[in-house]
Amino acid sequence: MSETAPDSADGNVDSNVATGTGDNSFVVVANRLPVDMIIESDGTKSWQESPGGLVSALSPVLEKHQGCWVGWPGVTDEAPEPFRTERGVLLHPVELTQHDFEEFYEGFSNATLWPLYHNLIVTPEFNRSWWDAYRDVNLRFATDVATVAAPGATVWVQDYQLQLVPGILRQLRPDLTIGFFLHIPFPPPEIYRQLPWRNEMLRGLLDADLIGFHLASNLRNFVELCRGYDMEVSGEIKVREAGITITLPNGHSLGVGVFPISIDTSAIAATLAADTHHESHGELEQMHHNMGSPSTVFLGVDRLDYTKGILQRLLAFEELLDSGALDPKEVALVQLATPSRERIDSYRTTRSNVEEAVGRINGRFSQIGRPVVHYQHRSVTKDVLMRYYRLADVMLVTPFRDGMNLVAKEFVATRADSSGALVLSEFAGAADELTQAHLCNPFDIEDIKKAMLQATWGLKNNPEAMKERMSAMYNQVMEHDVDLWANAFLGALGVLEQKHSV
Ligand code: GDG
Repeated sequence: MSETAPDSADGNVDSNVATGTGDNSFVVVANRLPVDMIIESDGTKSWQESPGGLVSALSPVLEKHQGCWVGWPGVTDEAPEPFRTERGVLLHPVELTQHDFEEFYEGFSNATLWPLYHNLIVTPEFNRSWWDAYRDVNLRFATDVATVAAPGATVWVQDYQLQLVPGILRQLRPDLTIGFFLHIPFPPPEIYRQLPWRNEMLRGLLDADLIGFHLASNLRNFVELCRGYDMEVSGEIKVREAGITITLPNGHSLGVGVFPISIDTSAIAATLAADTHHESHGELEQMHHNMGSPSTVFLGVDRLDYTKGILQRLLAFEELLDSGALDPKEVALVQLATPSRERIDSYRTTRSNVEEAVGRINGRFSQIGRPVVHYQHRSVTKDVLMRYYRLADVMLVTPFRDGMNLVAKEFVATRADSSGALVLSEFAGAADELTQAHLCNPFDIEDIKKAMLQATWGLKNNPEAMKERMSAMYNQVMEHDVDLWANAFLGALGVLEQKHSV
């Protein structure tokens, strides 16, 4: 296939914004701010950490660079004044109306792009009015960035909700250095090409100076797509470098590289150290007791999303109980499911299937006062989450498709003593690095069961081999933390332009 990309990503640009009036030399723009505004029924307003992997990864980077974060505050029709967090990050809220929320966020971002980019686990919806909202909202984000960015600033655009922002910004502020990072997979070209607005979307991205993906497979898909548009591609895939250069017919060239995201290992280490205080008060033992003192604890931690394969892991657990391979008096499965995108039909269906399975499994195998599945559809604090990681014997991470999956890395980071086991989907990006996990095909319930049993059997019968596996994964995560990710990306962006530093 050969196609011609349009000359400009978006024509509706207000040229009055084209001067750098802000004084921020490093700006991150993401759909969500790292905190959500909560409005109580009496009108009281407060802030709480917003969910998801992007916030977990970027918060420490912004704190380190004291940058400006442009994003939506999580409530509609409200845009509080910019303010600085206790940790020195300037938050610049962007207002979304209820209509924007429904059409840009729930619609185009999460019912069109999310399923399309996750290889059609559910069918994407293509709706022209959602596309109009996506363009409008991208223009608004870009306009706000153009106002806060200092002359010659570095702007790092995040994720699939804002793919038109590099193109619009390039028109508004040609002085900026623009990076773009995709946190979710990039699909094979034959899937991407289903998108009715594929040319505009691609053109918007290509105005960046650097585009980063988690995995080489994502990058290959992207490069193959670009080749279909007769773009010139040179170089080779390199990890943590802009190994590939793409040159557009208009002469603009950009770097493309593989930058596997990771976690803030030092923050986790600090939380674990602080938690020894709680241990002396028996908090961990109390939690274990509350679960019925099982000898093996399986743990799942996910946003409640159909990509995460929560139902499949519950079904695998149920079959293992049913066959007698696992004894319900000996084991427990804890599933923490953070509420997410709750008004979208496919998310409601996923929740109801998961909750039906939890009820059925408990009905079949629990004793009164001692559930075999402990399920929570609420967020927990980071401290409590760390305690669940520490309590788990076998961590279950079984997504059908996942850009990276930080939960897998967070669990491993709590294992300085090399204890425990990780069951990991081969379709999670993390599987590229955590090769010592018990890998499984999440589409194959028999394979999930096999991995769960191998992990459980290994912990009981072959502890030394299991320790070696965990120790290899622990070292991998410790040596490749979120700082390395951010520094590699920003370094590649700086090297490309040779003029900005943050
Ligand atoms: C996207 C991509 C990619 C979860 N529950 C609670 C809680 N969490 C935190 C975890 C972790 C984060 O949310 C989830 O990150 P994931 O990476 O697992 O998944 P997504 O949200 O889908 O993230 C993903 C990521 O972006 C980064 O690029 O890895 O592939 O889909 O950090 O700890 N945190 C707290 N309470 C909870 O109940 N405090």
